[in-house]
Amino acid sequence: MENVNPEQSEEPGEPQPPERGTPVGRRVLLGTIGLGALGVVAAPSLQRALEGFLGAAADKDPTGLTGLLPNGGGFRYYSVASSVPHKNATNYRLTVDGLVDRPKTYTLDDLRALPQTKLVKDVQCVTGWRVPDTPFEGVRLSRLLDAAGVRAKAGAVRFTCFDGTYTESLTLDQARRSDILVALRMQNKDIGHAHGGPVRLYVAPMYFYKSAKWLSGIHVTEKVEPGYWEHLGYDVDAWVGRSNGRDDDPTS
Ligand SMILES: Nc1nc2c(c(=O)[nH]1)N[C@H]1C(S)=C(S)[C@@H](COP(=O)(O)O)O[C@H]1N2
Ligand SMILES: [Mo]
Repeated sequence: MENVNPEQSEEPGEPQPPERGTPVGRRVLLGTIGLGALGVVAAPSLQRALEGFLGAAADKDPTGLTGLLPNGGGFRYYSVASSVPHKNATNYRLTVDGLVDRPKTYTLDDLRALPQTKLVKDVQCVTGWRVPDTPFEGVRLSRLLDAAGVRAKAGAVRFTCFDGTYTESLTLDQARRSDILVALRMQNKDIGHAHGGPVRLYVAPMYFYKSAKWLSGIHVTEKVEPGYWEHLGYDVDAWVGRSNGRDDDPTS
C-alpha cells in the first residue's frame, strides 16, 4: 500500500465531490485548490498551516450540511459518499451474516426491542476534534454476534454501510468488547441522518472513523479486511492515543 500521510487523506466530507457517489479524498481537494502534493513532504508547522487552510475551506461549507447539525459546536459532518439515501423504521435493515450459524436481518423495531446499553464517553476524531461526554445508546455488538452464533474459524468483523461506499472492520476480540455499540441514539435522541442514522456503529475506545455511519451490514469473516480509511493508511487498531492517529488538538 502507498504510504499515505493520514493528514492528506483524512476527512473529505465537506467539499462537494465532483461526481455523485464518487469518494473524494482530501488529497483530491488539495489538488483542486492548487497545492498538489505539497503537503506530503510538509514539515509539522506547514502541516498545521495547511490544516488551517483546509479547515477554512471546509468552514465555507459548500454542502451546507454542517448547518443542519443540531450541535454546531463540536461534531463535523463527514461522508465519503456525496449522497446517502434516507432510511427510517419502514425501510431500514441490518444484516448479520458471514461465518455465523444463524444469519439474521433486523428491522429498526427489532433493534429497539433488544436491551439497550448507554455509554457516555468522549468522541475523538483522528484529526484532532473532540466532543466530550457524548451519550450513545444502542445494542451491544457482542449481543448481535452471540445471537448469530459466530463460527470457530471466524476472526474478524466487517461493517458495511448503506451509503454504498464506507466500510470498517474490527478483530473479533475487539468486536466482543462491551464498549462497542450498534447505536440507535446519540446525544439523547434518535440518531439523525447527518450523524449516520438511524443506526451507526459506536466504537468507544477508538478514533471516530471506526464508528461507521449508516450501518447496514455486519459480516463475520476469517481475517480483518481493511476498511475505507485503513486502505488509506490508518490503523485497524485505532485505539485513541495509541495508533497512528493523534489525540491532541491540532490547533494548539
Ligand atoms: N459511512 C460513513 N461512516 C463514517 C464516515 C464516513 O465518511 N462514512 N466518516 C467517519 C469519520 S472519519 C468520522 S470523524 C465520523 C464523523 O461522524 P459525524 O459525521 O457524526 O460527526 O464518522 C465516521 N464514520
Ligand atoms: Mo474522522
